[in-house]
Amino acid sequence: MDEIDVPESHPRYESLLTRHRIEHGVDLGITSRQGLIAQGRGEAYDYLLGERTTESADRAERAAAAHLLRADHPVLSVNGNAAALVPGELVELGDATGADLEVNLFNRTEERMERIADHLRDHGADDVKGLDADGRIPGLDHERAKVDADGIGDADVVLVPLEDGDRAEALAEMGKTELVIDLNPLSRSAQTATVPIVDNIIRAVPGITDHARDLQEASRDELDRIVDDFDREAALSAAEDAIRSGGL
Ligand code: PTJ
Repeated sequence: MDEIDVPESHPRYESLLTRHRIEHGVDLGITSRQGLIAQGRGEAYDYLLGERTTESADRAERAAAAHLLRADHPVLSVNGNAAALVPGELVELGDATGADLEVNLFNRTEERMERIADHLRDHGADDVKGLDADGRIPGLDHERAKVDADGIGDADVVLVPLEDGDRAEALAEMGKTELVIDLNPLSRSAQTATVPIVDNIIRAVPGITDHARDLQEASRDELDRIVDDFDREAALSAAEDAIRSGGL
């Protein structure tokens, strides 16, 4: 047994564990109530994908790892759902790629910002950005636009899990390379991403970390080749096909 009172052999163990983590995130004041709705939406897509990482998503995760490793300043953006679902896994990905962690919320409140930063520190993060809020994403209203000038403001590559479409578009317009984790291949975030990763965040983040560790010694040429060979349109179509055929 682990975290929830359901045996790991249960066919829906992962899905039930995910729900439990999100509920717990709301209780801790980390996840917004809207985060519950977002999770329900994600779960439906994941069910249709067969709750597995498709080959195409795995290729996207490798491309994301290559982008993070060759970046000058990679940043992992963390919202209330990501913090509840994969706090330790995000810290590990940051360690494996040299990326900073920045709390960046759709429904920003100072209290939730502090709680998420503390939660990440409890899971091993040394430095958590996002609290200075001395930078802005152009084209968004005040609260949603806040970023750290030396964090997302300065980043060349940003991993944005479960982002709303508006902000994903605004970040892309700032010229940043966006790696998006979103189970809906038709969402604006996935559609605007340099690398759309259509996979559950609880599998995607450890998946990117595994690839990053595997590519630790890779040459710049090899990283460039992985990035250049990645076909975002093919990834989006493969995900849509998998969902339409019920994960077959
Ligand atoms: O914590 P905050 O204030 O920053 O708010 C975060 C949420 C997620 C509430 C906010 O960004 C939001 O409203 O997002 P949306 O517009 O509902 O988009 C969330 C997207 O993530 C949807 O396309 C879902 O299908 C997808 N999604 C939900 N759960 C998962 C997921 N993708 C991957 N893994 C999941 N576990």
